[in-house]
Parts: sequence; structure tokens; C-alpha cells
Amino acid sequence: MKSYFVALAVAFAPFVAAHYTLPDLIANGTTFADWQFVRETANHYSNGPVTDVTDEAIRCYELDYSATPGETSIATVTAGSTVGIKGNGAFYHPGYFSAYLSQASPAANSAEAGTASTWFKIWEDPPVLENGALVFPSQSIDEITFTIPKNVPSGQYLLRAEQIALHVASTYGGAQFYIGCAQLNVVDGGSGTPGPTVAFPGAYTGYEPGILINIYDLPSNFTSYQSPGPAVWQG
Ligand SMILES: *[C@@H]1O[C@H](CO)[C@@H](O)[C@H](O)[C@H]1NC(C)=O
Ligand SMILES: *[C@@H]1O[C@H](CO)[C@@H](O)[C@H](O)[C@H]1NC(C)=O
Ligand SMILES: [Cu+2]
Repeated sequence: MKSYFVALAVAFAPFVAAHYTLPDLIANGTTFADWQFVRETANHYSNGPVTDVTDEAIRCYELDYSATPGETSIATVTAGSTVGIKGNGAFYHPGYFSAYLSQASPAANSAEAGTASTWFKIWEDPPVLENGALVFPSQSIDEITFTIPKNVPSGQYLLRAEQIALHVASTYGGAQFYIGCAQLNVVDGGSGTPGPTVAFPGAYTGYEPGILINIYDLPSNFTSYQSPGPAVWQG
């Protein structure tokens, strides 16, 4: 049965090559197995994006909201260490990448974790304006890495990585959200007060200038890409 699905996935691969999932946590210099520490997402076969920012799928895109958290392991990581997320292929589309943390109560593998306004941004990789056009640093690479802030309090967290692909974002609902949430136990943390915090859904309206944008025809008065969502917590 399993090999049947593998064969099917390989057969369809040419048609879905432009889409991707974010299944692998990188920690301690190791890239871990698909869905070991990242909650398996509903697009694990289709690789398709979330496009409705008001849908609950915008949070972690779980295959099953109640069962998937408990089926996923929790990775212990040290505050101040480098972590990351690897895709199941290159991030083919041009987009805005960012990462958020949420304190996870009662635990990172509980369905309740991250359902309140508890998410703060810890990293971003925005497009940059060069010679009048946007350049996308995360495009065509297959992994991103960043630091767990040294001052984040120790405890259970969800780590949410997201690329907002902008290749067809000139109309409302066109931006494509590629999402993965890893379950973490952060140790050796500090006494910072992370913020500002937002909820998913809730963080985006879909009308932000960094989400509803024609990247191929920028307005003449365009000066820089405006990141959607909260500012990065400086720790
Ligand atoms: C990473 O290293 C720390 C410190 O040695 C260890 O406690 C932790 O279990 C490791 N995490 C993973 C996911 O292997
Ligand atoms: C750029 O121009 C558009 C329309 O001409 C206007 O709506 C927008 O506010 C302007 N943006 C800035 C940053 O000045
Ligand atoms: Cu795609």
C-alpha cells in the first residue's frame, strides 16, 4: 500500500514541482525526518498552499487538528541555538519567509497549543528592492535557518515557519502560504518578554501591501517591501 502511494507521488511529481511542504526540522546541525517534529500538514500529498488567511489552516495546516499534535514528537532545543526548516523540494516560488514562536500550553503536542494570540515573530527574510525590481533571497533554496532567541523563556513552544509566495498575489486570495509547525521544548532560556503577539487566523487580513502585491509591476512610488504581520521580536 505504502509503495503504491510512493509510486503515485513520483508519477505526479512533475505536475506539482512548483509546490512544496516544510516537513523537516533542522536542529543541532541535523536535518530530522519528515514529520518527526513538524506536524504533518494537510497538503502532504498535494503540496498545495493555504490561500484563505481567515481559515484555521493558516495556523499550522495540520492534517488533523486533534490527532496530528499527539502523533508528532517534541524536539529539545537550546535557546540561542540555530534551528531551521527544510522543504521537500526547493522553495520554487518568490516569496517572503518568516518564523514565529508561540508558547505552547499545556504542551507542544496538545491541540490547544498556539490557538490564542500567542505568536511572535523571531526571524524574517524579506524581498529586497534592487534596480527597481524585487529580489527574493529565499527563492530556489530548500532550507532556511535562524536562531531561537537567547532570551526566550524556557518551556514548550510551537515554531511556525511560513513562506508567503507572491508570484500570483496581485488579486485578493492569490498569495500562497506554505506552512509548517514544529513542536519544541526550549531549554536554557532567558527572562525576555516576547512580543508583539498575534493569533492565526487573525494576524493577516490579506489586504496588506506585502500580501496583496503585483511583484512584476511595482508602483512607481514603491520604496521597499512592507513585511506583513508583527515586527520581529528583538529579544
Ligand atoms: C540538541 O542538543 C541538546 C543538547 O545536547 C539535546 O539536549 C537535545 O536533545 C538535542 N536535540 C535534538 C532534537 O536532537
Ligand atoms: C503610491 O501611489 C498610490 C497610487 O498612486 C497611492 O495609493 C499610495 O498611497 C502611494 N504610496 C506611497 C507609499 O506613497
Ligand atoms: Cu506552487
